[in-house]
Amino acid sequence: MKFPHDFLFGAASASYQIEGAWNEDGKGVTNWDVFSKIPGKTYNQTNGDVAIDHYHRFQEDIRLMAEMGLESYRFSISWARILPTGDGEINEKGIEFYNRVIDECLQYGIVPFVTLYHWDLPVTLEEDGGWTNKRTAEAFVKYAEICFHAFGDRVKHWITFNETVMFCGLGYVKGAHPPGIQNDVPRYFQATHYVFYAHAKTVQLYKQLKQYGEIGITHVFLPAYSVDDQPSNKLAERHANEYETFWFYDPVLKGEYPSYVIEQLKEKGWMPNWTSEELEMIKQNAEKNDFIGLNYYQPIRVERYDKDIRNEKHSRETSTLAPGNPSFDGFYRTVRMEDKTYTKWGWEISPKGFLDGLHMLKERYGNIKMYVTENGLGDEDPIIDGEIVDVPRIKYIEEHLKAVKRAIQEGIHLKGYYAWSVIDLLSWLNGYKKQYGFIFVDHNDNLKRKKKLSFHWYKHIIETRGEEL
Ligand code: BGP
Repeated sequence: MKFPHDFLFGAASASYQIEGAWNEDGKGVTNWDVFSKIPGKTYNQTNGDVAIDHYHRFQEDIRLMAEMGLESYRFSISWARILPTGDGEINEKGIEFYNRVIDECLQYGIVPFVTLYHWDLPVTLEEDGGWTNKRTAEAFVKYAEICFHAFGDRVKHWITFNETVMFCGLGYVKGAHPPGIQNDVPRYFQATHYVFYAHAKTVQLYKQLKQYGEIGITHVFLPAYSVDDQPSNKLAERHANEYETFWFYDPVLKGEYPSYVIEQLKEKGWMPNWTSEELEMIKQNAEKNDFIGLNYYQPIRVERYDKDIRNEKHSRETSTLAPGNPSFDGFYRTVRMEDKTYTKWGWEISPKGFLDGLHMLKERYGNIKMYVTENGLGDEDPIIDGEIVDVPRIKYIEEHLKAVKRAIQEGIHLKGYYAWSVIDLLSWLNGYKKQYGFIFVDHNDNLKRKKKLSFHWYKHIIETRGEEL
């Protein structure tokens, strides 16, 4: 079987991880510009000041994407380029930059798939409470409106937020992302609520503008599986799915929060402050979502734990999602299993976990349209005779594309696949060591670009529409 003619083969990136030019052309300072410079926060003290200099090299990069035959490119807009102080004056130079990126894509027939928020928040908003302050949510809606007006004639695919669980969880529980706060669970839930509110209000606005494109949100997809059939571990599985998946997918797709979690938050005194208007906004706009984006890298294997970890100290190392850590509430822990395969960074490789998880989503939410908005292998690529022979990446993507094909055959409504990442870029906590791209960037030679083996392989897959998979 070939993939359906309207299925998009793509690849992805995010502004902070590729652009650089952190203080050029009127861009405001972001939370990441500040956070990454605090000693010890990132691997080898790397930051996105230059990143891979995509800001100055986007034409070359998009030309390479076109050469690879990419049908769609997912990238994010840096809020602080458009509104340097978050909700003040517009910076025309920022609008100009993204106009050029979008036009460059369209010139080659590459469909731009745009994320509005991939974690780089104007620092002025962060300093005023970030996502725990409703001001940020309202400011986001205004920022989104500016983007719809500026780019909506050419951009017809919008993602509001990338991975709410990550920037809220790492920001307020693990402290590994800005604002770097540890173990503040009430603030974690408050932040997630304002994100869902901002999302719903943005969806409502987008539909009112009648731009006739599609809009959705991207979540981490982390299906949980019990390590065995013991009832206590099965309970851990349920608990993990309620907190890691349903808490995030339900408000967007069902318009309400899962009662299992709400009951427990009430008991523990962790309830967010919310108004009936905010809840109504979430409820009213759920059915207007056009799709859900899934970032899938691995499932989690869980077992019951039951430990009070409120004062546990977290570190960058324990925040990179390798198994072996307790959940934020100590109810379960993730387990590395003997019979599974793992990447160099300890992430399980499991296309089957993905396929099974997709059926779980279909069961709960119906046949909603979905895109895989990220999937890929972080590795240290082998170089042989100067060639980057990233065979493990090819294998990884091949196996996951097979799972995508199988899912489509089984009636799952999947409309596109975006490999993470189109080009080697800055990993938030792992620097440049953890590579994901089809294109290599030489940090010892003026950031020169070079095609990897996977570049040619993916080109072939796209050309043949995955028929051989
Ligand atoms: C996702 C993020 C991406 C990217 C990816 C890989 O959570 O949306 O921005 O970083 O994970 O993560 P890492 O670089 O930590 O391996």
